[in-house]
Amino acid sequence: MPILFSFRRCPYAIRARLALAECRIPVTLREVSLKNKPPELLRCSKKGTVPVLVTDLGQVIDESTDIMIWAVEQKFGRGSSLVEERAGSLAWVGRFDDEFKPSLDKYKYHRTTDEKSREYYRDRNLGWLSAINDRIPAWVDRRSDSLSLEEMALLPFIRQYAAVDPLWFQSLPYSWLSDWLDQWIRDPMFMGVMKKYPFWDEGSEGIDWRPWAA
Ligand SMILES: N[C@@H](CCC(=O)N[C@@H](CS)C(=O)NCC(=O)O)C(=O)O
Repeated sequence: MPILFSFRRCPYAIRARLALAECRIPVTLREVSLKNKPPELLRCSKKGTVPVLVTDLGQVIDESTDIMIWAVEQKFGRGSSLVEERAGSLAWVGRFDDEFKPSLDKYKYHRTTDEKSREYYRDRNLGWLSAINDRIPAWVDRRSDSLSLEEMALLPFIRQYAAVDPLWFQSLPYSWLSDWLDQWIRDPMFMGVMKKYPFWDEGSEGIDWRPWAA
């Protein structure tokens, strides 16, 4: 089975686990501590970030969106329309990662020594929230016959953003955003993806992970 080095709360790892789960790809899960990274993780990928997937063929994939694409290719095949669409989607997700995440971190972990106020960093992401809100109907429409890489990729970050001040988030004038997030958070598959596991014991293989079967 492929091996996934993961950290439960990391939004990049969550998006990778969600794609693997939606594509029903079982993996051996190795939950790692970012403060005490196992040498095996660093041997596989010098970057030292999670998620990292090691396939059955020994290929190392150490970017979350690449793991998502790999999962989709396993399920739908390389030529599928979903995989074809990925270039545009992933360019958008790449911009999101570059822009949304830094402001999210400043909002979530704001320090009095930061140059600007917490609200400043919070509000810098409003343009993204509005753009995401506009895409939600199309994501929901296609769910019956396909998956949206964008939807799965952005969800963990929106979840973190909303959790900083849930009441304020719910009061935003974006008609679909709050319900969309609520539905995901209550989704049994998402709950399975967020299940807690102990840190990997390096003497063991890891957890046989298939959250859809729970
Ligand atoms: N571009 C990478 C980013 C992954 C990343 O930065 N993950 C964080 C955890 S959320 C990490 O592993 N940081 C390393 C550390 O904290 O030492 C991806 O998409 O996989």
